[in-house]
Amino acid sequence: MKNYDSIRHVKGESLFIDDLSIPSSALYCAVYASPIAHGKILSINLDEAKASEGVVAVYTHSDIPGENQIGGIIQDEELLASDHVHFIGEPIALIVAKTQSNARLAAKKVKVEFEKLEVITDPKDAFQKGSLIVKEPKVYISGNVDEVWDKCDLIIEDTVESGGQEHLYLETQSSLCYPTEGSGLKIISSTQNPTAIQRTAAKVLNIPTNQIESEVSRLGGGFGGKEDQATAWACLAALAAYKLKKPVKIILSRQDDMKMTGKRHPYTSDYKIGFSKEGKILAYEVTYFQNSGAAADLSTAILDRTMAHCTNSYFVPNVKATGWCCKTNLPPNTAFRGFGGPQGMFVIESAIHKASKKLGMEPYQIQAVNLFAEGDEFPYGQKIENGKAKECWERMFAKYDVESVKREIDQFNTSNKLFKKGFALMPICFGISFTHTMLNQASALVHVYSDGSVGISTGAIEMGQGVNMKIRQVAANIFNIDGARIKSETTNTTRNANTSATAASSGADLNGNATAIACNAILKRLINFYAAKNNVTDVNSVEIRNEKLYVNGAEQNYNWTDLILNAYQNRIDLSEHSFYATPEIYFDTKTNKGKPFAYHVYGTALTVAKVDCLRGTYEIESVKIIHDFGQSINKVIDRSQTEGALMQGIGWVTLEEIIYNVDGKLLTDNLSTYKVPDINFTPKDIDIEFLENSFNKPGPMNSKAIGEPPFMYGIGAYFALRNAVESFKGNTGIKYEIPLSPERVLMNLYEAK
Ligand code: MTE
Ligand code: LUZ
Ligand code: MOS
Repeated sequence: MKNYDSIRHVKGESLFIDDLSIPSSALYCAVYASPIAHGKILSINLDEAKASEGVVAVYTHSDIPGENQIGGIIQDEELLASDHVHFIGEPIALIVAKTQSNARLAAKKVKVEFEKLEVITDPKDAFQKGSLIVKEPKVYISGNVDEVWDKCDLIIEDTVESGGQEHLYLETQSSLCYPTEGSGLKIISSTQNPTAIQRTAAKVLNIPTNQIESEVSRLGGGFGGKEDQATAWACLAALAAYKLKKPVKIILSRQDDMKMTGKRHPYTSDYKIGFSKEGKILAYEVTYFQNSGAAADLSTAILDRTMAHCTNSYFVPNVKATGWCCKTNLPPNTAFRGFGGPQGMFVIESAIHKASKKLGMEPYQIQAVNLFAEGDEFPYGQKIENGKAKECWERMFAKYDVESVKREIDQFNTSNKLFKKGFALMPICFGISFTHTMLNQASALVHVYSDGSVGISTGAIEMGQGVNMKIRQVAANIFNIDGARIKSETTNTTRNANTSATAASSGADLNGNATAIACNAILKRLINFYAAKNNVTDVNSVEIRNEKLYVNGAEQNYNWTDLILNAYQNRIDLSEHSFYATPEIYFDTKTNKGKPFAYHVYGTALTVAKVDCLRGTYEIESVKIIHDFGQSINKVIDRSQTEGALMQGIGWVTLEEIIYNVDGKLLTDNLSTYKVPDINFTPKDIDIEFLENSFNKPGPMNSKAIGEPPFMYGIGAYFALRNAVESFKGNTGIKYEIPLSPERVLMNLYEAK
């Protein structure tokens, strides 16, 4: 069965927003954004901008017919700033012009006077000044840490830093909005959440939700950056289209996209951890200071996942995790693959690494004795069921003989002065489901047409992760027909309403399960129809195999297209709308206990890094992975998702450094200053093994979600690299800080020498 998306991508036939043909009456937008990170707006002068060539209209907050509010979880973000600005890049005025360059030129002519206010960029600084998104902390408690510190053989405390990350989706934020009959609008946008756009645009324009049709065909990547943050741009295009009754297009330039949109949340985290002399973790206390940026966006949900993943793959009997969403004058930080999980996991891995020196053990020996076992409880109360942490770990050791990898590396390091190697193991455990239980719902609308072809509409957004292909496979598997007959339709709120974002790695799970329900319902009607018509008393004896009808195992001279045409002629409904809500999950947000996840994804990575100690340059030589895919629906997609996520994770911990100056100005606002991993940086040896005999009932066809979990294998590259650096300079206490960039590697190699 062919993956049309990948074929069209390589042929250049896939249509992204900037590829859509538009009427000549279309207008183009540009935004005048705040040049200062915090201030009061004293005056706005639009005269020059309005007089600029090709300008049709310039709008500010006072032109918004409805609510000037786009906050998703907390209502704290204006579409166009009214009296204060809170970050550089915050939209203040919208310029609409005949061409894109007319609009961008005019945007430079807007004049705004500000009174500057204090700028905060650091989360701890924000915390100390009481600048918080939510005044109360989140606190997850299990056991009682205070009762066990006395019983620990080793206690260590430290502070860990992790930096932000730019999504760098290939397609920048973009939207194209058409006025429709009456006061309606059709918004086409590059979003992971078309329903959020529909709802928010309705609120901003003060029209009913049903007046807005929100549509997506595919994204040139999202990675979380379009879960919440596509909304502003779509609403701006909608505002202009609504006011002017003309099609309106907005596309951010790469640099504007980097400057104006939020990124992965940087964290500063303080921890205290206690061990027995055997390396068992007895107590873990951690406080996360999340750099949320200037508005809530998804920060509170992201913090929830940090807390939920605070012990990674390890059972810790006594945990106290506290989290603060700290408000700073940076663009609101947002969802990014892993959604706070990586930030939480890096802290405990750092604690284990630091403790290993004091305990005289290897980090992997500490990791091994603490891995989750069946029945263990997560800090949020869920029990390990069908856990695979130890299985993946043990399979790794069986396959690769980690002890001899260590011996070889030790030998290499003794016989080489200027090159050093290091390795690390990185187990992962990632919960699947939106932590906010309500969001775990999806619908599908399946039509079988009279020629036997099938169209499937769901809320899933295709962003390169192959969700459409997987959904087609689910349908083809149920109908037992050639996948070439099945088409994934665009995602459109008039076909699937009240959809959740395609996020939390659950797109294929939720929409695949909904699709299965619809296909099963249609199949049942078809089989009943056939049985009744042919006087077959036992409907269970009728089945379709490879498009052929079988009764009691005997092939009939009758196939799928005969069946469909016949059913249609006999007035059988060939369409179905279905609904799926993940069963059994719940979460009490007062106690922070429950069963928030349908299941968990597990795996282990073994990473080897090599440092050139003269130059500070380095190479991630190899990454071996044992991963629990459940029963993979599509091994090509799952393998490439694993590789892509791994590389994005390695980029986060080794190369990608976002730097804001003290005035809140982004210094790394283009690809000459912001470095992402490329093909030359990719390990030459990436080996991925699919864990055998894993079956996952909540997943379609027993599969497991794949989008985010492998990102966290990347963390292993940090420790492998760090170990290599340490073996050059001896253990002199390098700060635990992401990214371990080439600059930092070089400084660390020579700092103490
Ligand atoms: N893969 C590609 N090629 N492009 C993307 O934007 N997003 C990732 C992951 N893989 C992404 C991707 C993120 S952040 C998530 S949550 C999942 O895909 C979403 O898709 P799924 O739920 O269908 O796995
Ligand atoms: N988005 C969200 C997510 O709203 N809730 C989540 O739990 C989540 N997890 C991962 C990625 N996106
Ligand atoms: Mo992914 S961060 O859930 O979009």
